[in-house]
Amino acid sequence: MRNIVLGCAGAIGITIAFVACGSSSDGAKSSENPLDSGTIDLGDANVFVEAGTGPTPVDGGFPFDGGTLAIDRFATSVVDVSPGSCGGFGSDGLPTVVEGPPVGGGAEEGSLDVVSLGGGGSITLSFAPNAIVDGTGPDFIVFENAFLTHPGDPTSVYAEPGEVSVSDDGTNWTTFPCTATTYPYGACAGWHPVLSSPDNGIDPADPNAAGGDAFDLKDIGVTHAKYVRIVDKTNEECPATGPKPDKNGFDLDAVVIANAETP
Ligand SMILES: [Ca+2]
Ligand SMILES: [Ca+2]
Repeated sequence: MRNIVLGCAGAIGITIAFVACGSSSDGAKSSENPLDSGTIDLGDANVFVEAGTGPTPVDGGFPFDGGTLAIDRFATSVVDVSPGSCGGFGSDGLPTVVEGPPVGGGAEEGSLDVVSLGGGGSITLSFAPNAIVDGTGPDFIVFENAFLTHPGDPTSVYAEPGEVSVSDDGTNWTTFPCTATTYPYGACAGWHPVLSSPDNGIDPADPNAAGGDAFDLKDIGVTHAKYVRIVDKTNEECPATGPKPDKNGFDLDAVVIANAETP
């Protein structure tokens, strides 16, 4: 396990600058974030899996038991990151940390193979030249690092909701409505534990097995999309003074196309 501490000013990688640490949220959600400490005591549970910079593609795809999922099912680039307050964890691993398959920790573990968006932060991924298309059932899956604080009880999920939008041209966007602030979180991402990992044989593109938050383009009247944007909706507290947490907000692990169009 590693712990990344970012300063409150300065550019980090490509076009990303986590400079919003001085701002604070409006405090509507004041409960402390157990991720802030990097660990949480859940008895014998090993809550966090190891951090990394994403799985490495092999032979044009990402292997999992029983097959290889083509690389064209995953994000091909990070278009934009607009950091929020008290985020930044994992940002030194961009863009690879959010490309490739999820590194899920199972129902009771939150992966650290993520980037934390911070309060109100956003990230935009491109899948071009590939696309998400409206096929049977869910068409893509967003993987955060939600986990159950009480095994077997889905209502005990430690969720950090995010609003998901899609676009075919990177300019015009259609949004899945994310307004819920308590369980169940409706059309938000960030509230289903991630079950698929490259090491456990669970197909990351199978909405019935992979875990994560599955989305159907049909629900918003879209048929074809090459971009996905996620905006943090947690409103987690970012202290005005003193040490700043770096794990606030939605933590993005991966986005995977279930119904893909490839050139
Ligand atoms: Ca569909
Ligand atoms: Ca999280």
